[in-house]
Amino acid sequence: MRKPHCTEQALLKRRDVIKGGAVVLASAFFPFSIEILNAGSAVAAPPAPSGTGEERILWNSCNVNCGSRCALRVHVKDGVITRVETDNTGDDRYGMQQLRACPRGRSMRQRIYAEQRIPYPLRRVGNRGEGKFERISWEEAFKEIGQRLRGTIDTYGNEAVYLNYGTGALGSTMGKSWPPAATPVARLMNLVGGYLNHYSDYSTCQITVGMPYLYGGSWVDGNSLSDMENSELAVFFGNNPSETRMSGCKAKTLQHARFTRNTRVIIIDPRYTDSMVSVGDEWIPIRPGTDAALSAALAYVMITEDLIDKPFLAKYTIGYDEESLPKGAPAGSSYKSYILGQGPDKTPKTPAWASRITGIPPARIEKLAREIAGARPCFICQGWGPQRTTNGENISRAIGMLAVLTGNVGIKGGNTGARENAGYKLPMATFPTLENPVKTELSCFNWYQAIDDYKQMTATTAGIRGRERLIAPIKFIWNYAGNCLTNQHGGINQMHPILLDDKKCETIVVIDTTLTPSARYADFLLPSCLNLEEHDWTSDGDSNIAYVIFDNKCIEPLGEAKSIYDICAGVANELGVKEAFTEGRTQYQWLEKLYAESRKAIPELPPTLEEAYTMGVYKRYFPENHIAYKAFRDDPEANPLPSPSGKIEIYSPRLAELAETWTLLPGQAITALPEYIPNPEGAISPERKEWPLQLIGHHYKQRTHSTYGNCWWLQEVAPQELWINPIDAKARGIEFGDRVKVFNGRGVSFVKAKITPRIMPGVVSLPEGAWHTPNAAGEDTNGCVNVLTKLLPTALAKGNPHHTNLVQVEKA
Ligand SMILES: Nc1nc2c(c(=O)[nH]1)N[C@H]1C(S)=C(S)[C@@H](COP(=O)(O)OP(=O)(O)OC[C@H]3O[C@@H](n4cnc5c(=O)[nH]c(N)nc54)[C@H](O)[C@@H]3O)O[C@H]1N2
Ligand SMILES: Nc1nc2c(c(=O)[nH]1)N[C@H]1C(S)=C(S)[C@@H](COP(=O)(O)OP(=O)(O)OC[C@H]3O[C@@H](n4cnc5c(=O)[nH]c(N)nc54)[C@H](O)[C@@H]3O)O[C@H]1N2
Ligand code: SF4
Ligand SMILES: [Mo]
Repeated sequence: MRKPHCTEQALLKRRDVIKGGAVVLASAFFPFSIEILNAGSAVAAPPAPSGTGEERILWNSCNVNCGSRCALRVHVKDGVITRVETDNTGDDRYGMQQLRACPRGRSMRQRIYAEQRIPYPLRRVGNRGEGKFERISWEEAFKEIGQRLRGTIDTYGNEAVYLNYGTGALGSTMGKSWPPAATPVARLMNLVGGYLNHYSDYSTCQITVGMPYLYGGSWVDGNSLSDMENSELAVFFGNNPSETRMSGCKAKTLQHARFTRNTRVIIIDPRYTDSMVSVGDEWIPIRPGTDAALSAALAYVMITEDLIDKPFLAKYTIGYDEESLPKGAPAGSSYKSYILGQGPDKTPKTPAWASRITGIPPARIEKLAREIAGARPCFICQGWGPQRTTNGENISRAIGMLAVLTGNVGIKGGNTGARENAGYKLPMATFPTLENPVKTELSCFNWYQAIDDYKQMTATTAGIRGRERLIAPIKFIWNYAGNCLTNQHGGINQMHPILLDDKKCETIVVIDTTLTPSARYADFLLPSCLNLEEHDWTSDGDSNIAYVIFDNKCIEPLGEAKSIYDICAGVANELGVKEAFTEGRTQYQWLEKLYAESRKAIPELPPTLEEAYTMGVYKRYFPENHIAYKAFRDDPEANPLPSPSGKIEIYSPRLAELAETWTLLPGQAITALPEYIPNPEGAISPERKEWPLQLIGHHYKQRTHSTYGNCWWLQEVAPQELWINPIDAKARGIEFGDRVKVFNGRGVSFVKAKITPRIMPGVVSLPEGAWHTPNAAGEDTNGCVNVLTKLLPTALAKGNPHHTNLVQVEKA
């Protein structure tokens, strides 16, 4: 049956439903049932149209965390948004292209006027997680949250206060939700002694922490995507820009990069992706978690057939062969020894060896090695799918090795094996958030352990930084614009008891626009503005373009929503630091100050902020393609890499030391070389007898993670479905569109099956981000992949192994 549209009409109807005393909100739209005592009459509904005003068109943006950032042109009449268009200005030539929104941004109106908008501040009344709240005033909310915060700090110290990951307002300037240190919440906390910080992000934990052991520094750069115009061949390992970089701006870059020289594109992915459809020449399906085995076999062919770039290896790297091993490394520990089977494992990494692991025929591996080595130059890159897996740290380095072996680093048309460079940015000023007096950090993913048994968490057991060990449990969580308390985190059923217990983490403050699955665990649930309801700006860029979009306040905030700035100022008042927090400025006055600073760096911006808001978008063309590590390539003596040796460290002495000193769990490994490590719950693990299918959860065009998941238009064009190959479906008697049960030892999810040869046999994918919607038995009914993923972090990065899972599927 067709669901009604989540439009302003639906919302207006809800006003009637929850008028008066206690109301229960429970419908297909809600992830859990919510009871609001003393609901009153003011809910998040738009004003009734008076029908007299003129229509105005105001610029704003879609600034969620999808890797793009697009302009919106918002039609407003009588204080109500009537239509959302996108950038249709200028001549759309490459380099100054239109910042066109994808279908999600164009569905913004359904998100603004969704019936799940949080109407007013709410305080939990029942047990945590029960879904019972009562309406409170903002004054009460500020007062109680301030008191609780003070209490937590007095009893446990500032390191008991955690700012959780949340990227729903990633693109904002004043409303920024991540990284934690850039948010208004950080400014508030830094005025009262600081907070426990996190490092890395759910996107890139393993590549962020792992790959710099190869190149040095804190992040491995890539050439700009546009530089593919100089490549003969491009090889994408699990990189799917047509779906993960969906803006018109980035799509235009991809087309430009691919078709300027007609560069051949090979895509290695368990799925025939949308990128394969739009720019791919050949698809090589691979079993999840096995790219390091493929890379090793490619290296085997290149070495044995003498296809490697020996002068490059000699000049720019250490650890390739026994002669170039750093001092102290044991004999037989060079990369060449590992590949040829002359190292401790005595296993030559032949194409036949890799074929059994990856599922790719030996002949295709041999041919691919010759193609990569023979292409002049070759753009080798990886998305972040391959590394979001157990032992993904080694996978990121193993793919990087292909660029190193073939000398494609630091040159036009080449790349490092990392993802393409994120693009140029304009030097817009940012909101000052002050310095965090607390230096302790943990990985973005293992915070749940700091609630449960922080005493076990040390530098060598849990990757704690800034201290030898945690000195306090997490007792207070700020969760702003994020759904990572549960939906996006993983191991939802295992997280549930940890979050339910309010003796463990005593206070959870959820600040969001929407009643999400994470909102269920809130003690205080505060409505914040959507970015169309406040003044702000967002800036971004791509290969040859950078831009800023000035976000107008298009409508008044729905219900009692406030900006995060005003919310933090309210709590600051309670803690006696309001003056220090605001410096006497409103949000708009801060923007004026930051705008004046930005104009010093970008004098062509209009004289006043007001004029900038009318102009809407400012773009700049950058003719140069970015080439990562060009200076190092040109002169390695004068421009060494930021690694200890100044060179590419194929054998990493630092990792060799960590391998000796860190405490790891079964199935986790740290190795000095980028070795292939078989994953528990992986392609060749014995558990496949019981759980025969590998499960991944790709990033999907219906949503940006969970955001937009409540928009009916998008549910219609890109429904939530389990991708399953016809061979696996037939073996289970599953027909197209059947409702299926996907399950393992951690959870159950029901969803419709999409039977398609676009996914290889033995692998299924449940697009990540669907809203966890449990039934009475606690089984998810909405295709939420994170009831099936696990909490066990990866070895080195302590990150999220979201794509390493085994499941069974049957007809429901
Ligand atoms: N299984 C699996 N899980 C994954 C992943 C995976 O690949 N597989 N990917 C991971 C990755 S890479 C990431 S980055 C995380 C993302 O996880 P999150 O950062 O939690 O992303 P969202 O689910 O989009 O949640 C963003 C929240 O911000 C709110 N929001 C949106 N716009 C606004 C706004 O304008 N103002 C305010 N105040 N709030 C707003 C939304 O309502 C939503 O609740 O998920 C991770 N989870
Ligand atoms: N439409 C949309 N776009 C998004 C997002 C979104 O939610 N929706 N999220 C944004 C965010 S925050 C991020 S971090 C990025 C994420 O960007 P990515 O992490 O690159 O996205 P994924 O879909 O997880 O993985 C990319 C591809 O890797 C494949 N893959 C999975 N496992 C393996 C493997 O072991 N080996 C190989 N070779 N391939 C594998 C998947 O099938 C997928 O096609 O996307 C961003 N863009
Ligand atoms: S979700 Fe779509 S419209 Fe929004 S920023 Fe990303 S690509 Fe642009
Ligand atoms: Mo991400």
